[in-house]
Amino acid sequence: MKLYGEPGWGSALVEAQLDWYGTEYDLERVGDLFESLHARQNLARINPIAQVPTLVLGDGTIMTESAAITLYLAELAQNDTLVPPAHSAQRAAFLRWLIFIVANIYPTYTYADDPARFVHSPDAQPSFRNTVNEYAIKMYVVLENHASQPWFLGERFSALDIYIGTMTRWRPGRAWFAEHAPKLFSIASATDEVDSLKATRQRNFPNK
Ligand SMILES: N[C@@H](CCC(=O)N[C@@H](CS)C(=O)NCC(=O)O)C(=O)O
Repeated sequence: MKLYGEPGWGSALVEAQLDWYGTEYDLERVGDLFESLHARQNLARINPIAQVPTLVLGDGTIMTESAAITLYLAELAQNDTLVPPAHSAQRAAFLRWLIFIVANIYPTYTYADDPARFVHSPDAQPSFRNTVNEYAIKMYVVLENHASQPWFLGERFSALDIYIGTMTRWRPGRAWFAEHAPKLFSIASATDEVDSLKATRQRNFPNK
């Protein structure tokens, strides 16, 4: 498999899962998709919206969308340690919150990372960005209110904890979570200490 990504970006979600399962893959850095038109054009050849993670499977099939990849990798590895299996007690909650994260929280980064794609007037862009970031915070509060401990689903570690460990490094940042979303902060901190994910974390977040 080949994973297109960039350290600390959304590809880290998939990198962690590939490492967890021990799946072989090559990582190809895409460059800064916001700063480099060349990087965007290159990635757009395989993913028309030029986002990471983009995963090319062994047979050449292209997968995007981290939640789809999360479900697919668990099936491929025939390993349910990150994804509660069908009919298990945590399956419904897992699916609900996985999709909640990618449908309600992840797009707020798409909108606020580069508001010019959504709001043409430069004058209106800062306020659009602030409003989107405030909305993201509301969504994180909902997530916080539904989080168990020590992991999001309770005693069972899952891919949700990998999402939380990774995304809490993005806006608004770990310090905000420590103060306003202590359960998510605690999950993220515990995920940092999971032995089999430490190398992935260090590659993606070397200074944090
Ligand atoms: N729905 C996608 C979102 C992926 C995404 O937004 N990735 C960001 C990096 S964290 C990206 O590539 N942004 C570049 C852009 O939006 O142009 C998923 O869940 O995989």
